[in-house]
Order: sequence, then C-alpha cells, then structure tokens
Amino acid sequence: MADEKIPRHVADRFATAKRLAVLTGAGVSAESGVETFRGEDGTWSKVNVEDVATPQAFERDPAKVWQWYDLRRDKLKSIEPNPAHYALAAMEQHFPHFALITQNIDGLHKRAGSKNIIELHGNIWEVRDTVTDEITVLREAPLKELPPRNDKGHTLRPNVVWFGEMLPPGVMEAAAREAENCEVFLVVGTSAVVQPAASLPIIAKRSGAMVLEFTLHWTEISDFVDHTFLGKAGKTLPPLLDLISK
Ligand code: BJW
Repeated sequence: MADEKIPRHVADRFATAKRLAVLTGAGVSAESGVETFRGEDGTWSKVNVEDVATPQAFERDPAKVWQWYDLRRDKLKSIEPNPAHYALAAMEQHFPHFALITQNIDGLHKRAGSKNIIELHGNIWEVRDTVTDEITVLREAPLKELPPRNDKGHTLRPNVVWFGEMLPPGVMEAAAREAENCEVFLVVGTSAVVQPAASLPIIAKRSGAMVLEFTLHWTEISDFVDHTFLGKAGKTLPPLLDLISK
C-alpha cells in the first residue's frame, strides 16, 4: 500500500537490521537528470533498443552505437548525484553489512560515496577491447574517433551489458548472495522487468527479508513487496536516515 509515512513495524525492522541490500535502477538517477528507460518519456520511446543496446547492433554499426554512448557520456560529465544517492551512501555507514546492487552504468553511486557496489550492467566509463576483452577506463568525452580504438588498433566497446548478453562473471552470483543473506532489501527506482536483476527482490523475499520499494509508479513487484513508498526517491529515502541517526 502506498503511504508517505513510514509504518511502525517497517521502521523498527529497518532500524534494528544488521544486514541491508539495495537494488537500484534508472529512477534513482532521474532527479540528477539521467533519463529512465521505460514509460512515456523514457529512452526506449525515442531510441530503438535493437539499434543501440544489443551485440548485433554493435556488430552491424559500431559507430552508431558509440554515437549514442558518446552523447550519454558527454551529458554525464555535468551531472551530479542527488539526495537519493547520498542517502544510500549515508546508510552504508550505519549498517554492519551493506551492499548496493545497481543496474545503472552511470557511476553516480560511487561519486556519492557508496563503497560496496555491485554493478550488474557494467559501467559507461569503462571500455572493453573487442579482441582481448581487456577492460580499461576511458574518461574522455566526446571521443575523437568513433568507434574508439586502442594502441593495438583493436576496436573498443562500452563495457556495459546489452540485451541477450550474459552479466559479467560472478556478478549475479554475488548479488544473489546479498539478496539471500540480508534482513532488509530496498528496491529503488526500477521497473523490475529486466532479468536477471528483477529476480533479486524475489530471492530476498523468499529468504525472509523485508522488501521495501521506492518508486514513482506501481511496478511489477509492488503487489508482492512488504511496502511501497510512492514518490521521488530523493524525497522518500532520506527519512529512513532519521530512523538510524538517533
Ligand atoms: C523513479 C523516479 C524517482 C522514475 N524516484 N523512482 C528471463 C525472462 C524473460 C526475459 C529474459 C530472461 N532472461 C533474459 C531475458 C532477456 C532480457 C530481459 O530481461 N528482457 C526483459 C525486458 C523481458 N535480459 C537480458 O538480456 C539480460 N541478460 C541475460 O539475462 O543473460 C542471460 C540470457 C541471455 C539471453 C537469453 C536468456 C538468458 C541482460 C539485460 C541487460 C539490460 N541492459 C540495459 C542497458 C544497459 C546499458 C545502458 O544503459 O546503455 O540495462 S536495458 C536497461 O534496462 C538498462 C537498465 O539497467 C535496465 C533496467 O531498467 P530500470 O533501471 O528498471 O529503468 P526503467 O526505466 O525501466 O524504470 C525506472 C523506474 O524508476 C520506473 O519504475 C519509474 O517509475 C521509477 N522512477 N523516477 C523513484 N525520481
């Protein structure tokens, strides 16, 4: 049920928990000015997924895929973390164990000060050698050459996970362990439709955790979580800090 106030039983369980895990999605960065993917004004209403976010698209036209990423990288340079990112970073200081699992590739959690981060879908500032699979950081944006190449002449790709691709080795296993072993699991700003990330709240719930959702609109998982906080995460997350800072 939607409720702006924090119910007593939710507050008590949150404040006394020792192990917390969080899954975030594009909505946590929306207040920073990063576009979400789904919904009326989402990225996928303007750009065709098959043209930019599949390995086939990159094989067909790497420059076109890179144009899209180059633009997003350039925009991100002037984007700052928002109160939702900072609230999650502050929570990490309080709980004996805290893991932040994110589907986002924008790096904003790290910039807000979060430490124990699991990036499910990669990082937009990393590039991968298409021949050797070596991963390096490339901060320059916009890039001079699209697609960029390294000094061996190998084409580089964004180190992100496209549809139909496996997540980086070990990453989903690590995230599932956190979901299984936490007492409270927060789901923030995700439509919870993309697998395998969307299975994490289910794993947490089945393992006995209290699952709390922070979202603008009802999602696929709203019926099954313990409580949904409707509203901007920058407004609904910071009140949780009051419960643990006393
Ligand atoms: C706010 C807010 C505010 C807004 N405050 N909230 C099993 C079943 C069915 C399908 C599959 C399956 N296994 C695999 C698939 C296929 C596919 C999949 O899940 N498809 C579904 C769409 C059906 N999955 C994959 O291909 C994955 N790979 C995989 O599973 O490998 C094994 C395998 C391969 C092939 C076959 C079978 C198995 C890989 C998925 C990769 C996703 N990649 C992207 C792009 C990343 C790079 C990039 O950014 O460029 O990841 S797609 C895009 O969606 C991005 C996101 O991380 C991801 C999730 O989106 P997210 O974060 O939830 O954003 P939105 O926009 O959907 O939601 C935002 C939410 O925030 C909304 O609810 C708003 O209301 C809310 N909000 N403002 C709070 N201020």
